[in-house]
Amino acid sequence: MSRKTFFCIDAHTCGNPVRVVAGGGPNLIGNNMSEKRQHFLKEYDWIRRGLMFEPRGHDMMSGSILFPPHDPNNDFAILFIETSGCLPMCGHGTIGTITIAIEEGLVTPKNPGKVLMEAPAGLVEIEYQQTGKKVDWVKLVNVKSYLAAENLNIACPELGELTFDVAYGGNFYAIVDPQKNFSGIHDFTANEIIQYSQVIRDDINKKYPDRFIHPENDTIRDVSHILWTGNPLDPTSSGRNAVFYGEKAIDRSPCGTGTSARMAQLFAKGKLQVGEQYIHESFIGSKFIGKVESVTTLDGKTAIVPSVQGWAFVYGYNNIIIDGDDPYAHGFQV
Ligand code: PYC
Repeated sequence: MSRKTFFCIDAHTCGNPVRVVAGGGPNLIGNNMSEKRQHFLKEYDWIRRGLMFEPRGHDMMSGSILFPPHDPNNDFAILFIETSGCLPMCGHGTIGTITIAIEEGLVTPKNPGKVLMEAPAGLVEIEYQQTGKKVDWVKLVNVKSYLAAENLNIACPELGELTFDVAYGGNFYAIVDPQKNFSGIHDFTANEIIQYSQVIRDDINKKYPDRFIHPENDTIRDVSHILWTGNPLDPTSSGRNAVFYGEKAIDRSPCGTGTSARMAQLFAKGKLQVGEQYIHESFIGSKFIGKVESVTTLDGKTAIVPSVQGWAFVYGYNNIIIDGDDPYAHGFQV
């Protein structure tokens, strides 16, 4: 590798970063984004590491690379790049990417106000509202989401025995609700949540090997995120979360796939109805509006079609160089 330059546009969705690679991305081989994701991971993961990790990124950095659609009826295809890898789906990443792509003219939707986006996890229908140049909000109708398991147990070295559910919302989430050994996220710092999550995520995947595999795409597997819940800061919100992902990240946004998984869990338990909104707060108090749009099936089991709405702001243009002679060309994590 010599010296490569990537033209990136940086934004944040409700506090969490989104770096869109608008120039310099690789040509990928595959018939859809799931196959292209595998090709990227095999051949080009250095781009993700270089752009996401320090010194060019940080623990929470995430972003995307845009591609032409595989079906000409769709508007574009997306690869999500994060410190955690290449997620099959990312809600905050979608909201930020659409905001950047529309405001900066990277995508011209066939029907203004609506976008059909091919993600590795499937097709995502998106609506947005624009005033002048600014995209005010983005609402995505996410992939089918479902409760995968209830009342599982894991030993957390610091907290003791924890009970959790696992739900899918584009990624698999272990959802930890307040209980005997966990009073809710208001009693914990972000660092404490990261410390507990690192241990229990590994232990969950060891204790329940091959238990969480998407029925239609076996490249989507295992619990990748831990969603800890608690009372909202604003009493008019429905709930608050701290979503752990990657090695050291707590989502600053309310997490789109996490909100979808949370709604699938609550719907399955009869605590949320079709058409009902779920206002989800992030750890920093920013909000997404979630909604159960409809009920469906996936592999013969009940699932929901969730939507998630939020906003993003563009904050910079960034020509980022990855120089093969730089000892930290591929980034590092401490
Ligand atoms: O918004 O889906 C999301 C997400 C996943 C990881 C970080 N954000």
